[in-house]
Amino acid sequence: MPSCRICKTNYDPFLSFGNMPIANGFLTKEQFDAEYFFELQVGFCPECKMVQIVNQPNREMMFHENYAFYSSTSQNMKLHFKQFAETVMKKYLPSEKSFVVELGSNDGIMLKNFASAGHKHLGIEPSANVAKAAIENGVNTICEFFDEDLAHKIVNEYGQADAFLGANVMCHIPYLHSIVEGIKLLLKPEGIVMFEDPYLGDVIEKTSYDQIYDEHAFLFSVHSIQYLFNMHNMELVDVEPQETHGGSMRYIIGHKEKRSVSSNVQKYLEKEKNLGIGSIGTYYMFKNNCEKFKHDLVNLLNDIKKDGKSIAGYAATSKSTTIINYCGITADQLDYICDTTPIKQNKFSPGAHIPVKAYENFSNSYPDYALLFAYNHMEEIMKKETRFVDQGGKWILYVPEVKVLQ
Ligand code: DWN
Ligand code: SAH
Repeated sequence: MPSCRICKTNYDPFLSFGNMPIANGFLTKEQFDAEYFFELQVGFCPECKMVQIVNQPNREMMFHENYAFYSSTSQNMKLHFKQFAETVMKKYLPSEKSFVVELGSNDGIMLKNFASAGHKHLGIEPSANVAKAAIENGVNTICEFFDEDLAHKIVNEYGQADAFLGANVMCHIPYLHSIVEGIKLLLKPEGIVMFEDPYLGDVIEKTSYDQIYDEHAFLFSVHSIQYLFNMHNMELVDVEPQETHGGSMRYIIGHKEKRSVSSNVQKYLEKEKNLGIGSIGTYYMFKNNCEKFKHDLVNLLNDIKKDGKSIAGYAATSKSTTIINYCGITADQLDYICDTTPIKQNKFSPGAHIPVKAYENFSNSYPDYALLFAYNHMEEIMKKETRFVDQGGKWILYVPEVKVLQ
C-alpha cells in the first residue's frame, strides 16, 4: 500500500489510467523504441485529504533543457499574470525595493511585470530552455530545482523575500515538506505567499481527468493545503477561485498569526465537505465518470470517422497525453495535432505517436472537426477561429461533457 506524501497515512489507489508516457515528451521517430512509460495511478489520503498520483517519474525526466511548455504561448495567460502581479504590487509589496521570488517562473510570463516595475525579483526555474527565454526577457532567473537547501543559499545571497509566488508549480513537486520549509526560511516575517494550481473541486465537478498526468503529483483542495501548511506552522489566510486551466484556486498564506483569516477559507472548507472531497465514495464516482467520458469520446470520434470526415487535434497540451492514451486514440482517428509551439512541431505525441504539426497546417486547410485539447484557452481560441466555424468546421469538446459544439 502506498503512503501519503504529506501525512504518511497508507491509502488505496482508487483509479489507474494504465501505462502513460511523459506528458510533455514529444518525440522523433528515432526515439520511439526508448520511450519511457509508467503506471498512472491516483489515490486519496483519508487523513489529510490530499489527492496524489502514486508514482511520479524522476524530475529530470520531465523538467530539463528541452521542456516543451512555454507559458507565454497564450495571450490570455499573459494578461492573467499581469493582473496577478498588479494585485501583489498593490496589496502586498511594502515598497518599491521589495523582493519577489517566483517558483517555476518558466519564460518569465509573470516576473517580467515585476522586472519592468523595477522590483528586485528572482525566478527559480529548473528547465534550462524556458529559463533562458526568461533571462532574454530581462527576468533574473536561476536554473535550479527549489527545495530547503536552495532556500538557504538564496537567503544568504539575496536576503529574505516580501512575496513568494507560484502558479501551476506547487502541485508538480512531490517533496512538498522541503518546499514549505524552504518558503518559511525565505519569507520575511510579514511576507506573503501566493500560489495557484488546478483545483480538485473543479476536476471532480467537470470530470476534467486530463489534469492528472506525470507532472501533476497532486490535486490540491483548501482542505489539503491548509493541512500541509499547518504542519509547518504557517497559516492559510485566504483563497480565491480562478478561471484559468479549467478552474484553479489561489492560496494566500502567511507565517502563523501574522494576518487575519478571511471568511472565504471557512466557506470553501464547507463547500468541499458538501462536494464530498473527504469521502472515498466521491472518488469512485469520479472514476465511473472518467470511464463514461472515455466511452463517449471514443464513440463520437469513431462515428465521425465512419462518415468519412477528418478530425485534427487542436493544441498538443500536456493534458491531451492522458486523454489520448487512456482513451486509446490513434492516428486512425486524429490525422494530426496542431500547436503553435516550435519545439513540439514536426514531432510525435507521447505514447500514441500522432504527428504534431505547425498551426498553419490547420489554418491553411481546415479539417471537418477539431478536438479542442486546450479547452482552458477556449475563449481566446474561439475568438481567433471564427473562419474555421464559418467554413463549416465543428469543435469537439470533452470538458465538462463530450459533445460537438453546435
Ligand atoms: O501545469 C502546467 C500548465 C501550466 O501548463 C504544466 N504542467 C504544463 C502545461 O500544461 P498544458 O500543456 O496542458 O497547458 P496549456 O496552457 O493548456 O497548453 C497550451 C498548448 O496549446 C501549448 O502547447 C500552446 C498551444 N496553443 C495553441 O496551439 N494555440 C495555445 C493557444 C492559446 C493557441 O491558440
Ligand atoms: N508558472 C508557469 C509554468 C508552469 S509549468 C505557468 O503557470 O505557466 C511548471 C514549471 O515548474 C515548469 O517550468 C518547471 O520547469 C517548473 N518546476 C518543476 N519543478 C520545480 C521545482 N522543484 N522548483 C522550481 N520550479 C520547478
